[in-house]
Formats: sequence, C-alpha cells, structure tokens
Amino acid sequence: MGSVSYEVENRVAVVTVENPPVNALSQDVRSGLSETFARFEADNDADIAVILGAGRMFIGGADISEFGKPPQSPSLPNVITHIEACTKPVVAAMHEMALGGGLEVALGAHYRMALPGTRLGLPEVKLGIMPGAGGTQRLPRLVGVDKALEMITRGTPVTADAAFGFGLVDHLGEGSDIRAAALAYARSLLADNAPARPTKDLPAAKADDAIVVWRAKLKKSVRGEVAPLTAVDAVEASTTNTFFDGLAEERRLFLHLMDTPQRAGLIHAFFAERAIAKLPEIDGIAARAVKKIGVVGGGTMGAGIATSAVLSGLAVTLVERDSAAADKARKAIAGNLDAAVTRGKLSAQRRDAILQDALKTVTDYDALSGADLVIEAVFESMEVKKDVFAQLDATLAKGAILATNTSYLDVNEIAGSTSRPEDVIGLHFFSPAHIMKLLEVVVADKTAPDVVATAFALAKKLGKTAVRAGVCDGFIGNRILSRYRTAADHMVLDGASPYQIDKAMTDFGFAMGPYQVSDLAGLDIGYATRQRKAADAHPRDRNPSFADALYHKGWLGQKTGRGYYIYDQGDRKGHPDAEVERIVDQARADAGITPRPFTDDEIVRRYMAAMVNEGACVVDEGIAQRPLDVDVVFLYGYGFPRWRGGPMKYADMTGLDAILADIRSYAEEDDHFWSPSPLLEKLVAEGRAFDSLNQR
Ligand code: T1G
Ligand code: NAD
Repeated sequence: MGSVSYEVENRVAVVTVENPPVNALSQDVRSGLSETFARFEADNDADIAVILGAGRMFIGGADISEFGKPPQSPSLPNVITHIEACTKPVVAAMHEMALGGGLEVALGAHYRMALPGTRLGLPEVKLGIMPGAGGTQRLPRLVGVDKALEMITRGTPVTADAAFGFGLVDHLGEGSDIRAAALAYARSLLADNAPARPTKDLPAAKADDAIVVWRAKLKKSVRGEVAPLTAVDAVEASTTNTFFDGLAEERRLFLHLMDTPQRAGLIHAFFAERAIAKLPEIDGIAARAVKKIGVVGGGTMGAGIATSAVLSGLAVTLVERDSAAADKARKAIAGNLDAAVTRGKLSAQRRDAILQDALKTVTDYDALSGADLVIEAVFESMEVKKDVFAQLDATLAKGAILATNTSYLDVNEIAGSTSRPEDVIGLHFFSPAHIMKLLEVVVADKTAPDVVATAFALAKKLGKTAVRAGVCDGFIGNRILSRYRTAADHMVLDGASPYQIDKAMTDFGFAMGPYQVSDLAGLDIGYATRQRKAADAHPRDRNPSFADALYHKGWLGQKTGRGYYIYDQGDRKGHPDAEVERIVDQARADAGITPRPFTDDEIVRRYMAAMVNEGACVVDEGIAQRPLDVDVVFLYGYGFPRWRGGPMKYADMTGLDAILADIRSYAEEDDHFWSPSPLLEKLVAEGRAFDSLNQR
C-alpha cells in the first residue's frame, strides 16, 4: 500500500510520498495527495509545502500495473491541478529519479528543486503512451516547444544540471539529504515572500517551426510507432488553446493511446524484461564471486566478450592459440575501446588503464589458473571445444565456472567431457558481443543452481539482458530463427522476391529483413549451418539452392560487397541485384516450380506463423521457461519491433486461433514443414493465450 505523510516543521509542510520500490502514483497515493493538499491549504501552521519521495527516488511515474484496468479516481491530472491551485507556494524536491507522472507532479508544483545527479524525464512514449497529466501542456510553457518536444518524443531523461540550465529546475540543492535541502530551499522562498506560481498561468509557448521540424524528424525515425507523433499533436494543442482546453485535448489523445495494441506491446516488454531473471531455481541462491574471468579464443566473439568484461570492471585473461592470434585479439579489443572513447562512453585514461592492467592476452592456459569463470569462444567444432574444456578442467581451481559460447553444439556433451559437469554452463552472446544486450544462459542437465545464479549475476554486471534457455540445437533464438528463415526461403522458391520479403518485414517493424540480416552476418554462416545439417536432411526438406549458388560465387554479403544486395563503397544499406533474381529463377526452374505472387500480408503471416509455432514448441519443451522469455530474446537479439511486444505477445494480440488456422492451411500444401505445435493447439482449444503461461 502506498501512502502520503504530512508533517509541519517551522511552518513548512513536508509531504512525503512512500510507495516502494519507485513511489509509483498508485490510486492510494493519488487519493493521499488529494487529501493532503486539502489539509495543507486549510492549515494555518503551514506557509509553504515541499513534496518529497521516500527512499531511493522522488517518483517513478504513474503505476504502470494499473494500465489496462478500469481507471480509479482521483485521476492524476485532477490531483495535479489541485496541487497547482494551492494559494500557498508548493515546492517539488526531487532526488535520484523524477519520471513520467512524477515529473508532472513537479510541473504542477510552483517551484522545482533537485539534488545533483537527479534524472528528470517523461519516458511515456517508451510505453506506447505520452504524458497524460499535464506534461504536454505545462512543460512547453516552462521550457519552450522545442525542448519540450525533445524530452517528450525521445523519452530520455535529462540531468538536474541540464534542467536547471534550461529552466525546468529553479534550484540545485546541496548534499545528499533531500529533506534538509528541501527545507532550506523552502525557507529561502519564505524569506523572499515567494508567491504561489501556477505554471498554467504562464503564457502559452510559441510553436515557431519546432512542431514542423519535429514531425518531419519523427516521421523518419519512429518506424511505425504512433505515440511520439501523437505527443506532438498534444504539444501543438498547448500553443493554440487555453490551458484547460489543451489539457482536455491531451486527455483525449492519452486515452486514445492507452487503447492501442502498441501500448499493450510496450508495457508487456517493460514487465517481461523485468521478469526474465525471476527464476524459482535461483531464488535465494547465492552467486559465486566473479572478479577475474578468462576468455579462450579471441576471434569475433572472444574479443567482443573480453571488451564487454573489461568495460564492466572485470580483469580478463584471454588465451589464444599463438602469439600472432593473441596480438590480433588485443588489437581488436583495443579498437573496441578506442571506439568507446570516440563515442564518449569511456575516458582515454580508463582505456589506457584497462589495456595496462585489466587485460592480459596470452597463449598459455596456466595463466587462467586464478580465474573465477572462463568463457570459451573457439571454433564451432565439438572436437576443438572438448580439447579446450579438457585443458580448462585440468587448470582451473575447484569452484571455477566453465562456460561455452557455442551457438549450436550440445552443451551437455561438452559438460560431460569434464570431471565437473555441475560447473559447466552455456553463455551464448550475440555479435557484436560488447554491443548486443542479449545473453542466452544455457543451463545443462547437471549445471548447479549457484552456477546459474552466478551467470545471471554476471549478466547484470555486464549490463546484459539474460534469458534462461535449455539445451537444444540453437537454444531459443537461433532455433526459432532457422524455422522462420526456412519459411522465407520456401516463399522465395515459390515466387516471392527476397527484396519483397525484406520490405514486408521492415514495414512490419523489423530493423532489417531476413536477407539483409544474412548479408550482415555473412552468407558463409548460413552455408556452414546447411552443411552441418545436411547429414540429417529429410527427403522432403526443401533446399534453398539459390543461397548455395550465391555462396559458391563468393557473394558472402556486406563483407564481400555483394550478397543478396550489392554494396557500393561505404554503403551499408545495399541495393537489389537483378542477377540474384535470375539465380532465384534458375533455382525454381531446377526444382520444377512455377512461381506465384505473394502479397505482403501473406508474407508476414507465413513468417510470423513459423516464428510463433516454433516459439510454442520451445516453450512446450521447456527450452524457454515462459512465452515472455521468447519475447525478450527476440526483442534484444533479433530486432523484433518492441512496440509489438515480441512474437508470442504479437500472437496473443493477433489471436492464436487465427495463427493456428494459417498453419493448418499451410500444412495442406506442405505438412512436412508445417506441423502445428501441440501447445498452440491446446491453448486454442482451451481458449487461452500464451500470456496465461507467463505467470508461472
Ligand atoms: N509503475 C509500477 N511499477 C513500476 C514502475 C511504475 N511506474 N516503475 C518500476 N516499477 C517496478 C518494476 O516493475 C520492478 O518490479 C520494480 O518496480 C523496480 O523497477 C500519467 C501515465 C524507475 C528507472 O516509465 O524506468 O507516468 O520486477 O527493476 O532498474 O504521464 O523502473 O521488482 O516486481 O526497473 O532501478 C512513466 C518506469 C510511467 C518509469 C527504476 N514512468 N520505470 O529502474 O528498477 S507512465 C516510467 C523505470 C506515466 C503519466 C504516465 C525503472 C526505474 P519488480 P526496476 P530500476
Ligand atoms: P572466430 O573464428 O572469429 O574465432 C575463433 C578464435 O578461436 C580464433 O581466433 C582462433 O584462433 C581461436 N582458437 C581456436 N582454437 C583455439 C584453442 N584451442 N585455444 C585458443 N584459441 C583457439 O569465431 P567466432 O565467430 O568468434 O565464434 C566463436 C564461437 O562463438 C563459436 O562457437 C561460434 O559458434 C560462437 N558464436 C559465434 C557468433 C557469431 O556471430 N560469430 C555468435 C554467437 C556465438
């Protein structure tokens, strides 16, 4: 239960919001604020009020867990209008975080102060909505339309110093005791006879050309998201209406956004990414200490993993086959650190200190003897990996953790090749490993719970979004990827152009289509995967011979300047290639296929049906704990549009019965590739959604 307390100290009323962990403005907090300010207004012992947040921050916003449920009064806009209407001055005293409805409470106050380091923001667009308690009307009056649009449409918090600079904050407090700083500021205002100063009474801001400029900018960048452009409409209303007419328009637009599937998708993503680490198997299990890590193999992945680790303050010893390879790995890591310095994410001094003290690149496994955890990232060969694990088993101290970054190989088999399978786990990073946030934590049959707990603790330290996965070919992400990629290749064989498929999926919201992704990763990766699977191929498997043809031509994608697309010097986007269309036509002719047209809608439905169906199998087999784990993997590792919530959430919003019907109709043509997941059939039969499995 949230609460609001009230006490008067030397004529200053101290109003404290307490609703751990983020002081969200839940219904009981809102009613508490209403009652408290009615009391303040009538309190002759109090001349000024300060609003504080108890504990770690001011206020983290409206209570997101109330969204989608019937609204309860008092509404936040009314509570804030009530505070603003006080005839005695009200101060918002902010520390740590003032976000969303929390900053709107501060905008309704007459004076705003903040401790250094406080972050102030309106992140609502990241939830598919926009400020709905006066933020789009009061902020422009205080800081101008351009700055208001920057804060509202980007949703990125600003620091207290910056906010002081552009007039959002009136006073920067000293020290770290928000209560003391607030009382001091309130007394100085009293000494100056500072009046109540409603923001609503400030003149409406001038639009100038800011509205036009931001609309144009956003149209290019939002990629299907509706909230940012709707927020521009609300800010525009603040420049052309009276305050309360503008407030009413804000409310209308806010409630419209609350009803959009995008809001549901983004709120699902918010809670899903916070649920993935909540695993009963590690509840209450202490993680092992990890200060020094080892990395074996300093190629594409090893160098990225080492970079991520040293940037997170860990000491890293990287082992390569020979000194040339070790030097190459060090150069690659130094290059990543230089790039971080260039981007202002790292100081040159810190880079130099890392290269001097935190990173060792060697060829001798004995250098790993003091490591708490070692991540193997050598060639994707079972034999090479078993050899490396044998050396680690012989070298590492008891209690050290042995991890493999394999993409596809059997982690149980690797674990079984050591004397300590309970200390073996899969840590599947994504390329580039120092950039991509996703980490699949692959738990083998004998992996000890505290090893799993340590993996999640390490992920948090590395700033990664870790998802638990079971052992199977491709774990969660790559296993599902191979299914919808195959569905795409089948559509190409049957008549769709790779370029049409990419366009349909980028219109759907993906950053890149499947053939653009192949060109980025390298067509040799796809070819190696097909070769690896060729031994177990089924006679009814359909072979995308056009892809092999491109490989044999040496058209490996961006790294060779040509793949599915042609990449002129410096061009990372590429343009379609008529020669590829001819190679595809030849592949169809060789397979005796008469091509047929595909609509973009059919392409999306087949692509998503394959993704969702395999997602259901992965959940059914326990490879993913819950559907939300699949969603987070695709949001963080495969460029799935966040506003759709992830493939399983998308399926729930589309209707599982519709997706199952599609799969059954596709199975009439090809029941070898299309076979409905038993879990999907069960949920449809029971009229349930995937979300019903997310609570377990
Ligand atoms: N409502 C309800 N629960 C919230 C919450 C919120 N606003 N913010 C966080 N939580 C829960 C979260 O689910 C987690 O729960 C716990 O608190 C700790 O969060 C009218 C309508 C504040 C930066 O978008 O960005 O105001 O997992 O793990 O990493 O215009 O939480 O422990 O059960 O994230 O330290 C606008 C959302 C709302 C801010 C802290 N506000 N929150 O990060 O902890 S819309 C936001 C955050 C709005 C008005 C509109 C972060 C944080 P559990 P955490 P953290
Ligand atoms: P890579 O070829 O770029 O690097 C492998 C490195 O391992 C080479 O530098 C090689 O010298 C070194 N090496 C080989 N045998 C060794 C040994 N016995 N001792 C020490 N070093 C040795 O390969 P990569 O792309 O970095 O892939 C490494 C692993 O990560 C593979 O298992 C791969 O499946 C997996 N993976 C790759 C990606 C990706 O996108 N490239 C993504 C996730 C996982």
